[in-house]
Amino acid sequence: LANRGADWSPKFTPDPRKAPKAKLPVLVDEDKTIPDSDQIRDHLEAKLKVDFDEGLTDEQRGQSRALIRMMEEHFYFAVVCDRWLDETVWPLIKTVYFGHLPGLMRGFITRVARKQAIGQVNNQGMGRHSPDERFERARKDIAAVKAVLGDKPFLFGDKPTGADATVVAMFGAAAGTPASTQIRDHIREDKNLMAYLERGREAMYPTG
Ligand SMILES: N[C@@H](CCC(=O)N[C@@H](CS)C(=O)NCC(=O)O)C(=O)O
Repeated sequence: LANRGADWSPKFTPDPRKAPKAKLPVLVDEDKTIPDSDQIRDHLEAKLKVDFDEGLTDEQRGQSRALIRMMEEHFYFAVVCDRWLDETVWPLIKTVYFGHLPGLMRGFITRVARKQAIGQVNNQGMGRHSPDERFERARKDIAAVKAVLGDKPFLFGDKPTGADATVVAMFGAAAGTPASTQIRDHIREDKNLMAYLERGREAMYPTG
C-alpha cells in the first residue's frame, strides 16, 4: 500500500450533494468518478493490479475486514455525533465546515445540514445513546484496534495494509474534531496511537 500505485492528490469539499451517491469520498480517475471507499479500493486493486492486503493470511484478512467495518459502520457514527450533536462542538463545526458561505445562506444551509445529520444518527441508532454511552462504545473500538496493533508499526506487521488506511483516516478524523470531546481527547492522550497515526500518514498520504 505504501509508496505504490498512481500519484493522487486530495481535493477537499464539505458538500457531498453532487457525488454519485451523495456521499464522500469519491475517486476521480480520468473520466470516471468512483463513489464509496470500498468501491474505490476495488477499482484501485483491479486497475493497478495490487492487493492492499498483500502477505496477509486468510485469518488476518478476516480480521482486517471486521476492523474496517467496525470503523466505518460503528465508530464513524460516534464521531459524527460528537461533531453534529454536541452543543459545544457544533458552533465550531459550523464555522470550520460552513464559514466560507455567505452569512445569509449559512444559517439556512447549516440548519438543514445539521437536521439531516441528526436524523441520520438517530435512524442509525448511535444518536440515541448519551455522550457517555457513545464514548464507552468508541473507547471499546479503540481498545480493539490497540489490541490488534500491539507494539507493531502497523496493524498486521511492518507495512501498512487496507485496515491501516481506514483506521488512520478514522482516528485521524476523530483526533481532529475541532473541540474537546471524550473520544478526541482519549486518542490524543495516547502517545502510541498518535505515533501510529503519524506513521500511517507518512507512509500512505501524498506529500507536498
Ligand atoms: N461507506 C461509505 C460512507 C461514506 C460516508 O458516510 N461519507 C460521509 C462523510 S465522511 C458523507 O458523505 N455524508 C454525507 C451525507 O450523509 O449527507 C464510504 O466508506 O465511502
